[in-house]
Amino acid sequence: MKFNFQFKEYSPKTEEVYGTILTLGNGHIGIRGEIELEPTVYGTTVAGIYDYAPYFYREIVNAPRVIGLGMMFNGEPLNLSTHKLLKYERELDIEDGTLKTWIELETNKGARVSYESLRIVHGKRKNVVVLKFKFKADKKGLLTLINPIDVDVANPSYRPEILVKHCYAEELDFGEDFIYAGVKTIDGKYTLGIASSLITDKEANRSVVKSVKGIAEVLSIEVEADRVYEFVKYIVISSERDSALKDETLKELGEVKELGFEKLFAEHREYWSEIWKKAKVEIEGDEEAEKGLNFSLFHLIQSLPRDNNISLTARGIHGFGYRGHVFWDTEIYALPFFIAVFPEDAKRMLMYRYRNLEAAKENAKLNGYKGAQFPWESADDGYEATPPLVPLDMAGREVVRIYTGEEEHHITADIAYTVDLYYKFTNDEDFMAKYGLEIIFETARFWASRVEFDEKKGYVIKKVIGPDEYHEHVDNSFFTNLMAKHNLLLGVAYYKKALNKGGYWKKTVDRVKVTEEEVLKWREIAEKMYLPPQVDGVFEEFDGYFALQDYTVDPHGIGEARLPEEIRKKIGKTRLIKQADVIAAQYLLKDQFDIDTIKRNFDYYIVRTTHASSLSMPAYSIVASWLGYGDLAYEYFMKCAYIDLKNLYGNTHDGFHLATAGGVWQTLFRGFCGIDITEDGISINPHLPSKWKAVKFGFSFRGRWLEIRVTPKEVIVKSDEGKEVIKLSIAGKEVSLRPNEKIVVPL
Ligand code: IFM
Repeated sequence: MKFNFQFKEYSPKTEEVYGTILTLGNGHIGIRGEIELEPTVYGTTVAGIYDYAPYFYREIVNAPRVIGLGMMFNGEPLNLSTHKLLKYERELDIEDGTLKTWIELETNKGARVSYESLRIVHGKRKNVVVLKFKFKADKKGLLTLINPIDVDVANPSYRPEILVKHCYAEELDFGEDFIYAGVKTIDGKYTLGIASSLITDKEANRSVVKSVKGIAEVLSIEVEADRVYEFVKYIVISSERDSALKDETLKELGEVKELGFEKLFAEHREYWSEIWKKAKVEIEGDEEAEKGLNFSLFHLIQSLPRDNNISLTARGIHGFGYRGHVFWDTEIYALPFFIAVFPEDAKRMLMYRYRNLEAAKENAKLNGYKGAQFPWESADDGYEATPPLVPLDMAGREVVRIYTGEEEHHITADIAYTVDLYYKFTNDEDFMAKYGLEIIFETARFWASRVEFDEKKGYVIKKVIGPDEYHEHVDNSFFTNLMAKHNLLLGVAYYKKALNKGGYWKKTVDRVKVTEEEVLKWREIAEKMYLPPQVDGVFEEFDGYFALQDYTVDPHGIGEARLPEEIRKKIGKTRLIKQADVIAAQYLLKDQFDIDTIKRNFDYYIVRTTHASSLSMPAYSIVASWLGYGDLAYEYFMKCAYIDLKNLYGNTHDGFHLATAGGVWQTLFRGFCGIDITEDGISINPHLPSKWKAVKFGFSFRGRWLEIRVTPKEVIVKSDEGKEVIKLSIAGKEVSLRPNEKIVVPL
């Protein structure tokens, strides 16, 4: 695989987009792709570092900018926009996780200078960032390099003009060969130790400047004409809550400098090579799809949290969109990829939910319910972080009221769904017995208290928002009721399993105080859960939906801008929907529907969906491929694979669309390859896009690593060693896969 992505346009607008798509990260640190030589509002993202924010409860902190670099040649600051820019080239290499930059300038005083850099956010050393760069000029002169730790950073608020400062320097210090900033969040919850050092083997004068902006080391070097000068900037950002933070940070800086760039780089390449051995997807016959898909995976993997303090956020370590909050995007869209390919990492993200179970219980109690109600938006402490209102104007007089935090309750069932999915894939008894079970029981408990009994309808769920967020305060959302029912049935099934298994499983039943009586009630509620009826086979999205004004759209378009003003203004009073909703339920709980029902619902809703949410097309793409709507499935897949490379939604600057990235992989797995994990094993029913000659990738199944190759003519599955036989159903043929075996099933 050789996947390089080149970018050659320079403007403040493109820089903001490149900022996201050229982000480098290692799950702990995120460094956006804006060029190091220019000022920007974007500092550094450190996963899990949040601070109190007006309106948004807690938001991810824009931490000090560490990648910036000031350069002056013969007194002229080398900014891109103030001189003649002869060359601007950036290259993201996803194979080895590097960002390279080439710049050539003709300065106002007539010097021709070139600059070349290579950036890494180290894969194996989570605190380490390195920038290696070269400088050359066609004249001799004085080169001044400024290596800053810029603490003068803030988060843009509800308007970009309003900035919220989240951290300050407690300490600025320096030594012969380092600069250091000890940084605290305003609420005092987190401390960062940041150290940096700029190294050259040439004779240089060094001084250090401290100011309100932070601390910077300044190197001055007499350079000769046409000679290349090389420098390495090492950065260590440590966030361990530890009294020896400064010592530890400086110690680590010393170690990485000692190791030197080449060794660090070799380690980093090794990290990515190991990652790609597992994650890579090869597509024969469609290089564009292969590139887009692996690009999406690269950004997903970079956002993978390193510990269970935080989970994957909606826009990753790439930006401040959605304030670094965790949504259902994580469990429903992104996690299936990690569960299948990196199950240990998926477990950590589920542990984030477990760690916040007490907060979810408090949340339920606060709202008058029992059990655990997970927040619609979650930050570092697990409490509801959705802003109830967001101002529109500077003075905060005009506000938008946001009800999702109060009403988008399906997230609780979505989390339970994914806990079960994780167990189905992994058979991780330890996780399930100690943690997963408790999540499933407490969430089932929530639904049992959330439903109301209606004499005519049975159990109903009133006043919610389903995935389609155009319609608020609705009763009996098809998606919500069905997922709640599923959650209750999981509670029933796992209770029985726990009693059978005994040991830790039974201990959890006792600890969580689940009783037979309670479980019988869960079953009764699930059996009598009301689902909006079908009209001509189409499920009504919620009570009263069919009575709304009808309006249809072109399924190939995206967003609301294409709608007439009068429709846009009253969108909630029409049958237009924002994203896959009934179809999302069908993609999650496919087994509960026959193909004819799925088709009727798809045909109905596809022309009423604006896809204004980036979560929409992946679900439709998967279902379209099941239905044999190959062209549409492929069109959506490609749009999703290039969502940020093409800035399809116009908001890429806010961060990477990680749910979509996860959805792209799911389209491959569940859609095009038609893979479903069942109680018994794996079923495979491919629907490959017509131009694909073959697709090959791997995934982990109950402790075994499987490699699968699908062509229009056959499915090949190869297993590594293990103990048990895996049962497969491939295009209706039942086969057994033994350890170290390869089977070929013709289609
Ligand atoms: O979770 C999504 C939601 O489904 C639609 N609005 C954006 C959220 C974050 O991506």
